Amino acid sequence: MKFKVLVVGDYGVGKTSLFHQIEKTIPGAEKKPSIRLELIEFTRMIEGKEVTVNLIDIPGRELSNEYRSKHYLNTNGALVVYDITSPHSFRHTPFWIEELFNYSGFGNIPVVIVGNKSDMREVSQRTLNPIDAKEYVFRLTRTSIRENIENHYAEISSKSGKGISQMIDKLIVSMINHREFLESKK
Ligand SMILES: Nc1nc2c(ncn2[C@@H]2O[C@H](COP(=O)(O)OP(=O)(O)OP(=O)(O)O)[C@@H](O)[C@H]2O)c(=O)[nH]1
Ligand SMILES: [Mg+2]
Repeated sequence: MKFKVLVVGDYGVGKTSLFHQIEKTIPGAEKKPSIRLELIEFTRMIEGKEVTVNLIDIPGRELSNEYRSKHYLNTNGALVVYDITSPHSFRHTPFWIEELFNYSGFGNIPVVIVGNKSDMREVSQRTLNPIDAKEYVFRLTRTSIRENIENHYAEISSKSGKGISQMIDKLIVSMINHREFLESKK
């Protein structure tokens, strides 16, 4: 089984750092040649299934909407990243999700809302409470329950690598369930 997964989110939330941390953290993860966008590929055994993920890092700015939306086609799932020290980046997550759902070609797709920079909780008083993100994930899942989509919240640190492999595996399980749903409708 093969899945295309995008990493999206505002400028500076840590998408590229996460991308490189995945390369280090996930066994067998390998960078692939690609033009302009960065791509890594890895394979996981999940629920007895061999799953290959193509993960693509989408810059938060620079690219036009049109260019981004082209890359969204045939996306099976996404890591929607915000920075837990940046309320603005969290408020902007619905924008990324709407864009993904509009252009994925599948309509709604499984997402993990990712609160990055969890290491900052130790040094800063001004970090976001995950309760709002969890509430948002709950509401999002309710709107796509008929498509058998379960979304998740994950708090991670792209600096230390904490929480990254669990986050990936949650997304993979959701993408497997969603694909089974899509195939049952054929
Ligand atoms: N403390 C901490 N800093 C982080 C973490 N992840 C990323 N950063 C820092 O945040 C800054 C932005 O990280 P990037 O990975 O370049 O962000 P990006 O989302 O790829 O940004 P664009 O590509 O411009 O959209 C850098 O200075 C990183 O070192 C983290 O988990 N903890
Ligand atoms: Mg980047």
